[in-house]
Amino acid sequence: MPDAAIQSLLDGSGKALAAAISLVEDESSRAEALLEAIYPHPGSAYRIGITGPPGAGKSSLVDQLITRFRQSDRRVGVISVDPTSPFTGGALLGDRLRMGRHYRDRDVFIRSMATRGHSGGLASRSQEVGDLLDAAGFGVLLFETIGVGQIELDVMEAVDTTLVVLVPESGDDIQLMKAGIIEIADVFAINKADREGAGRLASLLEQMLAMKPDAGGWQVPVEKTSATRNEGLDELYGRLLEHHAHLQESGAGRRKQEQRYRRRVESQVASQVMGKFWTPARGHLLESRLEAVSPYELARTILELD
Ligand SMILES: Nc1nc2c(ncn2[C@@H]2O[C@H](COP(=O)(O)OP(=O)(O)O)[C@@H](O)[C@H]2O)c(=O)[nH]1
Ligand SMILES: [Mg+2]
Repeated sequence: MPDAAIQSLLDGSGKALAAAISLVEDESSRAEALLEAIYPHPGSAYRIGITGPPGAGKSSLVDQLITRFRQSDRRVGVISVDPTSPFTGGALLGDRLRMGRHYRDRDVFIRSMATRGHSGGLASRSQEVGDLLDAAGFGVLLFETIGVGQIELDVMEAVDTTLVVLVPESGDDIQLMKAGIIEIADVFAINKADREGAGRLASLLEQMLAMKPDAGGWQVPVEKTSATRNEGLDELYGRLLEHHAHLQESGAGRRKQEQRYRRRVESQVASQVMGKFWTPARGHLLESRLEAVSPYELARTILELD
């Protein structure tokens, strides 16, 4: 990207931003230079991850949260990471409906990303898209992702606050709890609280949270919401702001940032080293000896090849 284009990205041009995101999504070789050029300019946006089962109402909550952040004059970027979606670039049809009223707002940027290839790549690309939005002056970034194991965890490592969205029926689904949801959540929303059972699930979660070891002085709140009826949303919004303040005051936010930085350096190093290591000769050896010898022996042979 030429300097002029980078400058218009930093000045907040939507066109420049869309072009920059496409470079990153396509894993273009020019993307790295671009990301490097904008690196000294992040405004340290507040990054919130919203995760939970499909249909829990994440997009509907995001829509409500955007409204509140806009009321306090924050510019909002939304990155929806859906590994099951075949679509990419632009928004999913459903989300267009759910967040429709914000599409014409210049100070709201909504983007969907789908998987292409492996999950780790998706997580790091969504972080990089976050960096672009940050550089373009979006002070709040909402990452929506469905709760499906590794991808979700990768994306959640890239945020300041993790909001886990459940529905009243999730109580039966003990699997969810086992999947480490108690560990990753900073805030819980029990959405669709207009339906039966929200109170029961809230008590269950609160019991489980009471057994959780102290997480640096933050008491994980459980809020009952109804996104469609616009109930409990001011409370939920308030909890997010409180968690943000807690991160800043306790120094935990700074530590998260350092950890994120370290992991990104590690992943850069790993991808460079691997890129250099897999010469055509080594690749050929792998393919030609597949299953002829034990994987351990083949690995040794490949490592010893020079
Ligand atoms: N009854 C009820 N329905 C809701 C609520 N929030 C969202 N929905 C509906 O649930 C469906 C899925 O919502 P969506 O936001 O797309 O869920 P996502 O897959 O988690 O992003 C939509 O039909 C919404 O209108 C709520 O609080 N109560
Ligand atoms: Mg959604």
